[in-house]
Amino acid sequence: MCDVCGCGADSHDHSHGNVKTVKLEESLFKENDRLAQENRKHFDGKNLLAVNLISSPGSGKTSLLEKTIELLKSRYTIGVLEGDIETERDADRVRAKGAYAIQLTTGGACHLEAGLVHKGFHSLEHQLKEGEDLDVLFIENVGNLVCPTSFDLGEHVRVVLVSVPEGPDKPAKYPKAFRTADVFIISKIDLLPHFDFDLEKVKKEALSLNPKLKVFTLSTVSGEGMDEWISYVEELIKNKKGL
Ligand SMILES: Nc1nc2c(ncn2[C@@H]2O[C@H](COP(=O)(O)OP(=O)(O)O)[C@@H](O)[C@H]2O)c(=O)[nH]1
Ligand SMILES: [Mg+2]
Repeated sequence: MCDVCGCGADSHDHSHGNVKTVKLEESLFKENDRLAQENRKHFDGKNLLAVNLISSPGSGKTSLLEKTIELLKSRYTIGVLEGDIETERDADRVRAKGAYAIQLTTGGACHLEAGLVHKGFHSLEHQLKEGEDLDVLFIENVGNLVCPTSFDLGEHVRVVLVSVPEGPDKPAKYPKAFRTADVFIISKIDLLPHFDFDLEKVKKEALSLNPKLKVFTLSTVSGEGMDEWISYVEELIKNKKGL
């Protein structure tokens, strides 16, 4: 599959004939992957679980983080890196729920890169109180199902979300997002009665792209499915801490 746009071709020229551009893209990916490995080592050294959330804008990433923080904050110290093109709004939302947060504004870039995550993580650590350590780091990527899929950030778990109102065709249209993820969350299931969205068919389609996907269906509004998600995250945190 093409690493640049995930189009399914083995590889092809994104530069309209300019070989230099292709080479530059390759070296940018290599450098990102190197930094991502460093991030992962760094997180492992701290027994810290890192989770990268990818979806279209409005699928409910920040809402899910808000609820997750509410449900886990009494037991764990939570950090969030919020990726957006502009504004501090999502960082403010998760801070209000009790997480440490840094907003990473990309100033136009449609994805986060490992180098920016490295810097953001160190800024986040500066917010911690004396003797405090993070147990889990959530990274909310810039909202779209295309660019973020090509950039490893050093996460342990990659989550892709699709909300019911977005429609059932997203796995088929954005296969790379599902092939590179570990977890698939179908969000806003409280809205199922109002949309033509066949839950089982969408799950099946995603699993046909990636049979290893762990699938959750949930709503942050009704709370349905939240227990399963929280238990899963808690289990991962405990595993990372060797508990
Ligand atoms: N009905 C419903 N709306 C939701 C749910 N989760 C989020 N929303 C709404 O969807 C909109 C976008 O949510 P947000 O978390 O900001 O999405 P993000 O852009 O992916 O971070 C907001 O108006 C939320 O209130 C849900 O489970 N059910
Ligand atoms: Mg958001």
